Amino acid sequence: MPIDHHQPYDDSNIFARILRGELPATKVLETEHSLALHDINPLAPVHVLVIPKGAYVSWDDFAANASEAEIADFVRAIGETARKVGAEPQGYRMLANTGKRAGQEVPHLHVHLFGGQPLGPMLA
Ligand code: DGP
Repeated sequence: MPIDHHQPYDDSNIFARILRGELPATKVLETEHSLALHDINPLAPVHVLVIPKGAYVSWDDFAANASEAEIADFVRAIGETARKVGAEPQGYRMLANTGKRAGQEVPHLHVHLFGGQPLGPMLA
């Protein structure tokens, strides 16, 4: 069920539970402020989700409220993840669904990273 991205952060969401160690995940990369994990339902040979460890619903929430250190860490974690899974230098796509209109299901900011094959015009 797509979420309203203007709701306050709900710490019962799947990624919050993964970050607390309550649910398992296949980790690709972990930094001080970010975590990259394989998507449970991959739509491409490479389909990784990169999330900040902090409690942010959307990109807008993150940009407005995260510290400079968290933002820098997250941006670098995405780049490092792309290199680690071989999406860079091959080429890849990043995507962040935001709110009901985009079909955001999990109310914790996540950037999808797709690669490993030629990508069509739309994915996820
Ligand atoms: P979105 O529609 O952008 O909110 O995408 C949510 C993504 O999260 C979707 O591609 C599937 C993935 N996902 C949902 N539950 C889990 C889970 O428990 N573990 C992992 N690794 N991914 C999940």
